[in-house]
Amino acid sequence: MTYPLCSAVAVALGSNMNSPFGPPLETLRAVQPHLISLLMTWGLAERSELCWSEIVSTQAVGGPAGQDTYQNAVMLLGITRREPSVSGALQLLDHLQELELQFGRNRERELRWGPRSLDLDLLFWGELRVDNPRLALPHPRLHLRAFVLGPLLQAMQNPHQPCW
Ligand code: A4P
Ligand code: MG
Repeated sequence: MTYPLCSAVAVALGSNMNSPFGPPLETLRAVQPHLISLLMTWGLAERSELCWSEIVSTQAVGGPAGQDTYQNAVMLLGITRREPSVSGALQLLDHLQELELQFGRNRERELRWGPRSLDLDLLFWGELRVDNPRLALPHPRLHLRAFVLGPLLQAMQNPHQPCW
């Protein structure tokens, strides 16, 4: 990365169920441009400030038995034009949840950690700490999830845009 992590936002992507855009891999590919434009606008950022991991296949952790394999990835955005804030983070969460809905997410019908067409979790925004009924930052299970930590490390080390 060419910017300090203390100003970066990290978002984890996950899917293990078909969305209106196809199976999980196609879903992550389809959401990438939407996520880029959302984050550019929200973060007042440039495309060049984004780093992506590759998409990795991972076994489901927790939730009901027999779930399909997940496709997971992480993106990092260096933000230099706005300061970390609770209101800004909640605004970003709203945008991410709108995108999940567009990609067929239906929380009301889901079991905890059950199959989902698209999950977009906010991992951290610099050193901001949030303990809000709708948002916890850093993500409380970040350190427990290999399917997040592996891609996060890749994104930190990857200055290039991958072609998903
Ligand atoms: N919420 C609170 N903090 C956050 C945050 N930092 N980012 C609230 C996003 N949302 C946050 O989330 C439930 C509520 O958490 C939201 O309404 C939001 O207000 P959700 O997306 O409905 O459910 P979730 O993502 O299942 O919840 P959680 O607790 O974040 O789950 P985890 O720990 O992310 O686990 N196995 C593999 N291989 N790959 C996966 O991607 N994902 C999960 C979900 C389980 N097993 C998996 C995977
Ligand atoms: Mg989530």
